[in-house]
Amino acid sequence: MTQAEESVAKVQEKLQNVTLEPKVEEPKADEVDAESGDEGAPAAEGTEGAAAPKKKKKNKKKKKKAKQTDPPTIDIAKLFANKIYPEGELSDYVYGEENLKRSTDEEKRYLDRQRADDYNDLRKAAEAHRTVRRYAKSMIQPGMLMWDIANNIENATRAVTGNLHPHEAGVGFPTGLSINHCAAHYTPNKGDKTVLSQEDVLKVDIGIHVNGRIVDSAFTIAFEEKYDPLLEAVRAATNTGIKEAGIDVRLCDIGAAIEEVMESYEVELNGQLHPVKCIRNLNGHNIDRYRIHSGKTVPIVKNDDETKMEEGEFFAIETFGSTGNGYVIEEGECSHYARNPDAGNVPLRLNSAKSLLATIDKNFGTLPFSRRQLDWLGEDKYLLALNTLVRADAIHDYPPLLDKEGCYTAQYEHTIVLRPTCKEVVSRGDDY
Ligand SMILES: [Co+2]
Repeated sequence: MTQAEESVAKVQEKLQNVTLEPKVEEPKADEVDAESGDEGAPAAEGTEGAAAPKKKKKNKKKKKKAKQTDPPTIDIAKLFANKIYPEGELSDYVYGEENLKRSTDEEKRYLDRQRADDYNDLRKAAEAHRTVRRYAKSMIQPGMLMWDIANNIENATRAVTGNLHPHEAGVGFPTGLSINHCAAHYTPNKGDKTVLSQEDVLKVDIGIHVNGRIVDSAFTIAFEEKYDPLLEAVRAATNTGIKEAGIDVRLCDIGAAIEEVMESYEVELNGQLHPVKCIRNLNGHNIDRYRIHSGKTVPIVKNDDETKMEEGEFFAIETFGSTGNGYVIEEGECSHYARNPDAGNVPLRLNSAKSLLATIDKNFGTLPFSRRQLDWLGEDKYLLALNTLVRADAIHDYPPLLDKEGCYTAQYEHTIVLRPTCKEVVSRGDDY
């Protein structure tokens, strides 16, 4: 909570800086105004009890503000009267002589302002993400069907982003609900009767987009305390990756830093001590508009990739820890798919495949989607058509990624922006 509130305060300062004369010292009175202004309605205002006393005071001069419900049903646009969404966690660049002065460089500040709309879309998606995951953390309980968990999360996502056409805003990729030795790319298909159990370790990977600007952020839930060191290892490793990331930083150096932190942990499970290993063939990635993976990969072990991060790039920094092999293979029934953006005009004889492809292009474009999202659109008996599209290479399939049977894996992930002036961890919240 403190982090979110602090960052909101920083937004106020920045807004003052941008909209008033830059470089002029802010009068104290403005700060006071900003605090009680409409932009002051961050996540906390909509959803948290802590904001209550402040609110009472404000009621005298302001109309009652809309409040988020539980489960979330209110478009967060209604909670931010001016439609300016709070910045994430900000930090200055610390690597490279010429990057140290970016926060005050006029040219960089100009470049930053030019992308204000993109950033605001991404911040709306991030605010939606914080809202949906707060709900997910209280809603997800042992004994629930994975099917219900996934639908609850995606319905909340659609609601808080305004119930728009799926290509305009909403679900950015299928909700990952991978359990135990499955590290990623599992979400239930229709008919899946899997029930979450008390002993499970669940990765909740939620994607939300606004105008194609995707927030990709994940956390891990375990109901048993014995898994805490595993979760802590991965959380610390991801935060290390975030800390190391920056303009001109080499990807291999980020991987090495992550590996060192992750592998300094061990976890005792049922009397046996396990080193926590990085899952070496999983990694972070850069993100572009409507493209969840857009060319660069951020390793989570040391390697020899000297490619650098660059100004203006968006990255998902994610790490995976495991008590197993630290290596995953594709296995099991597929639920995740995405349009192959490089497929030209694919000749298709099957009419059902043609029409399914048209539906996919219209509703998802190049955003990943699941069979469940096709069900939600009212599609039925599409499996033959879908498999045809996969064989024709118009659609890529992404089967579940499994480490060794019986092991446990955890994941934490944030979306960051390498702004011209500073690094912004857009999906940062009071929770992780
Ligand atoms: Co990701």
